[in-house]
Amino acid sequence: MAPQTSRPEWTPEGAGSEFTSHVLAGVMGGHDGMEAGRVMRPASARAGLSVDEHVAGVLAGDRSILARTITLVESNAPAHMEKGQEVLQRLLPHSEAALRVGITGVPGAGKSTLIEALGMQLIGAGHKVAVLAIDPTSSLTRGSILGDKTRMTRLVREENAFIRPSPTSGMLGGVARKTRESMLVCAAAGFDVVLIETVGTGQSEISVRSMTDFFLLVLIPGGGDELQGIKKGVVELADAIAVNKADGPLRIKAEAARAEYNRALHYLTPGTPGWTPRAYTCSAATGDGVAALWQVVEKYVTITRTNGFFAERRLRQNLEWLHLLVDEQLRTYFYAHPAVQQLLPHIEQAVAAGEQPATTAARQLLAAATNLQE
Ligand SMILES: Nc1nc2c(ncn2[C@@H]2O[C@H](COP(=O)(O)OP(=O)(O)O)[C@@H](O)[C@H]2O)c(=O)[nH]1
Ligand SMILES: [Mg+2]
Repeated sequence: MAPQTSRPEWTPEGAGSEFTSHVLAGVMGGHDGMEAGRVMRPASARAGLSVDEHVAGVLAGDRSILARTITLVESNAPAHMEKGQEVLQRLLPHSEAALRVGITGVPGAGKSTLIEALGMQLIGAGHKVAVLAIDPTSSLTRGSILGDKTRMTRLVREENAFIRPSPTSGMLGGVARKTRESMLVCAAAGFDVVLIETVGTGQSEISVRSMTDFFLLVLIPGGGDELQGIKKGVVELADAIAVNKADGPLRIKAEAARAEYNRALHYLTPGTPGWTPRAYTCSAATGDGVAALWQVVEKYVTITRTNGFFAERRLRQNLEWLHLLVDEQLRTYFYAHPAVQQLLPHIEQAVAAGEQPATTAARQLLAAATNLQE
């Protein structure tokens, strides 16, 4: 092909070839047999991994594929959901072995610091530790995610640790479902201990309790005779209480708090048959009492595995999970139904104006969604 030439329109009259551009054939025709106009993208920008690649990568313990699989499973995009569920279903048979531990407590109690200390000890003992978080407020308080990561400076660098902040979406139900699924993906990747940190908001503790084998409540000394901002219901969920910050001047107060919590626990009905929850002191900062705390977890596992409750709880948790998923999908189906979408604004208006009672309004909407005759 002959080179094409062009001259700008402002070329002075009578000027020579110095104003002429030559477009060479090679550039016009592409190269290496490439079709003209076709855009090449790097591999990383392509459509994504196949289901097989996700499954094989996670099972092989590939960290980058693990992270991408969690992102897939967390995604709300309809295109990802089906694929995510398929991957998850294939990973589920491989996710039984991991021990699931929930850690809750008021902000500032030292949960993240404790996870760092505990995580480093566990890794030292040959475990692989995944750390997840449920914080339904995390999209509002981004600081807490940063806070957690900065508390885990050693753990983040460990090959045998995997830390994933809370999925950032508003509804607790959605965040909890995603965390449960991420937990199972981590377990399938060979992490044999999964630690789930959650803030003490009440509802999120119940979610974490319903997906973990052991539930630890972290408190701090100096709360007076009240259980500091922690509802009695949450204490009832705990398999152990750790009174953290038992160091320096707080040490004596921590011992007093431990005795007090032990008295309080005495009056509560234990949530786990064959197991009496107790309070312990520890210092996440110095590491004192952290190994002893893990021994409590191990003892608990031995006892509940022997009396059958460990397996029974997991079965029950699977049933709860089923019901949660059905509830969630019913809700999605309901609000996406064209008849509901059409009716809802009118009915809301009527109820708000006091023209229609909420009871008949709800029945009318449900009838519309299910095509039932009222
Ligand atoms: N003295 C002392 N301070 C601690 C201890 N554990 C955590 N802290 C401090 O308490 C603050 C909150 O800790 P963090 O782990 O972020 O709490 P979280 O909100 O429960 O995760 C930080 O300033 C920590 O350094 C401890 O055992 N002793
Ligand atoms: Mg934290």
